[in-house]
Amino acid sequence: MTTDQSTLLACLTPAGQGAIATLAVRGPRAWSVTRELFRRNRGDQLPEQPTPGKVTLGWLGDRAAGGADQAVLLVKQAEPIPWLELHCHGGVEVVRMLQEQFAARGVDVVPWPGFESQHRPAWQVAAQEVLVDAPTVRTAAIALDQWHGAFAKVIGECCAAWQNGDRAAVKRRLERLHALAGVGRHLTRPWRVVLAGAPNVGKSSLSNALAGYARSVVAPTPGTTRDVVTTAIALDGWPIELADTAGLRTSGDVLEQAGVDRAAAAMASADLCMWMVDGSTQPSFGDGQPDGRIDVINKIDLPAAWDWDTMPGAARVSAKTSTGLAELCQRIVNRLVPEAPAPAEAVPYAEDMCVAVEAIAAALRNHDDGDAAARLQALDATLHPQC
Ligand SMILES: Nc1nc2c(ncn2[C@@H]2O[C@H](COP(=O)(O)OP(=O)(O)O)[C@@H](O)[C@H]2O)c(=O)[nH]1
Ligand SMILES: [Mg+2]
Repeated sequence: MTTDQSTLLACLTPAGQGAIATLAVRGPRAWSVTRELFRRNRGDQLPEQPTPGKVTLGWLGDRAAGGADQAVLLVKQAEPIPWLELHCHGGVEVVRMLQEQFAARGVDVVPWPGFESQHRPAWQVAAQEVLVDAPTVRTAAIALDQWHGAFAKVIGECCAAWQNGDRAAVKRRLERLHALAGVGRHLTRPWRVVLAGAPNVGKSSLSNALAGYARSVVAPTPGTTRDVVTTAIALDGWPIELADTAGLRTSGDVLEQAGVDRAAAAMASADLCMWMVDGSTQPSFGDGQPDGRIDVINKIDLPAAWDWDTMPGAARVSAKTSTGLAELCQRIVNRLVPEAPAPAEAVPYAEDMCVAVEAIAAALRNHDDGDAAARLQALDATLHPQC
């Protein structure tokens, strides 16, 4: 079992083969075990105490028992506990051989997240997990702000404000956190946007235009797209899974009907639906148009076959010429992220935090101050267990 007193080793470079691998060793015995295994280039041992920042070239490993590899040793920290980095060759077997030699001397070999989280509070470990999985720079920046304590700090401040009787300040801050829970829930998981409409209106063409490459097959034959074809895109730095669907119509073709059923299911579970019609042929405004959708009139590069004003508020685009796509993207972003966090702003970034924030905000709105205080305290206790 890993404890505060354990000495840990983790490979910081990705799994698999590379030119160089970096092993981090930290703990009370990091220096003594490394000293046992390391010989400087001229053949002698390392000094008894590590010097912070010192870089030493030498050989790591017991040649008699397994083998040794040429390595660069860096002392990242000497006090209060030694923390070293060993840069060795990056072959899988070299890394395994060195890990085994450290393990044989009582060092715990752990995956890098375990190494990183050893001396960190749970809320920071949770933020780190989000940071690692964040698919865009924008979501990573938000996760990094939380890693630096933005959310934990605000909850602590809310507790202090509550104790000072400043209910209004707490309510204001909780309402804001509540508004940002949607962002917090999508820092690693993309928003799901579905493109739906009748066959041949240009759904696949728009999907490809937004993706920037030919992800879906485009053809003048109605019923070409049979399955739900998803594409990972980012709009304004927000991760989105765009789902291109089979055209909605009743079909005698069993395969096409299965695709239509899947399209309906994708629409039902989507964060946002775009309902597309063809501006150049009479639209079939069939049933099944989802509420809260964005209507899109496509093929505006062709002459209008009907009065587009009868579809007020619809975005007008041409998937072929890209006309109107920038405006459409902005509308999608505005719908998905009506409120974006400011730099360094607190965002609830784990599901239990989002749930807690929603419950506290609801209790405050319902003037159930006892419930709000209890929940706020409980949330604060998970973030600052020592208090
Ligand atoms: N002129 C024009 N043709 C388009 C546009 N978008 C799609 N098309 C054409 O319409 C046909 C059907 O397109 P597709 O994307 O496969 O439609 P889907 O069935 O809704 O996925 C293809 O021949 C496309 O080239 C557009 O904006 N302008
Ligand atoms: Mg299609």
